[in-house]
Amino acid sequence: LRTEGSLRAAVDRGEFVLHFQPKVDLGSGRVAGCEALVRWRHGGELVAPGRFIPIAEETGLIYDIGLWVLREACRVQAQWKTQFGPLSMAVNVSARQLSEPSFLDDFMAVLRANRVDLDLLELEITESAIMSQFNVSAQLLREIKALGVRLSVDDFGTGYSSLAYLKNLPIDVLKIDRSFVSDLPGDTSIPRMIIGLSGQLGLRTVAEGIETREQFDWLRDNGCHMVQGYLVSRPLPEEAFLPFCRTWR
Ligand code: G
Ligand code: G
Ligand code: MN
Ligand code: NA
Repeated sequence: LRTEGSLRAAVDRGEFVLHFQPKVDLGSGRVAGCEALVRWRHGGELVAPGRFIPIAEETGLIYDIGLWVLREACRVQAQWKTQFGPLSMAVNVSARQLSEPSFLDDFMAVLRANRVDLDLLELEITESAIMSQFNVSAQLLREIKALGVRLSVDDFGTGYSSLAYLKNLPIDVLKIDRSFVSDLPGDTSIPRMIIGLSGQLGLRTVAEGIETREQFDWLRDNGCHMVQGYLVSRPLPEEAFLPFCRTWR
């Protein structure tokens, strides 16, 4: 059922929806932003991205889905700014999107058409995507960065990669992969290393997949900037996000 055909139809019919997972700033203790995660409204259920993003990437449909995600994320960010205040908005971008020659033009067209705060917009790119596209994307990432958008390395520490790219690319944020966060507070070695490296390079650190109070406390006490995970909240539908921000803490 989840074939290229039904996914193509989903693009044409606009069957996607974004959920937003809060990110808590460990300095202020407040919700300071979110990660937008796409879902597919299909046959009365909400299909998780793990079940269709791979197909979308193989078929190239991720390109149009990605532009819709970006447009929608900009709209929501601008609306929340009016109703609540500045909240950062992170959007996932895959290698397949970045390798499309028209990406930068289409990306800028979406930004121009929306009153989004560029310094509140963040692109999350996996470490493996950065490595696989290195030659193509170094210039592209610099151009995106020049627009004022932030760049974040998703799943940091899980790829087969060299650290050299951190010096050569305009990265702002490292996201500590949930597989390392789940070791806390028992095995602290890798989170400690990533937070230290991040500090040395002048980057910010976001820990993903925090599920316990002990993980939250360890990350706050050891210099991590932000956390995201089920302990704070699952990804929320748009209408539930600002109410959550107002009641958190
Ligand atoms: O929510 P879930 O754990 O099922 O997400 C699975 C994966 O799908 C995550 O790695 C996430 O980065 C990816 N994903 C979610 N939303 C988007 C999106 O809008 N675009 C792209 N390219 N990937 C996404
Ligand atoms: O882009 P990325 O691969 O980081 O996607 C994040 C995914 O991880 C989302 O699909 C989200 O639902 C999931 N996730 C977020 N927080 C947690 C958590 O605390 N525990 C677990 N197991 N999964 C999480
Ligand atoms: Mn992500
Ligand atoms: Na991740």
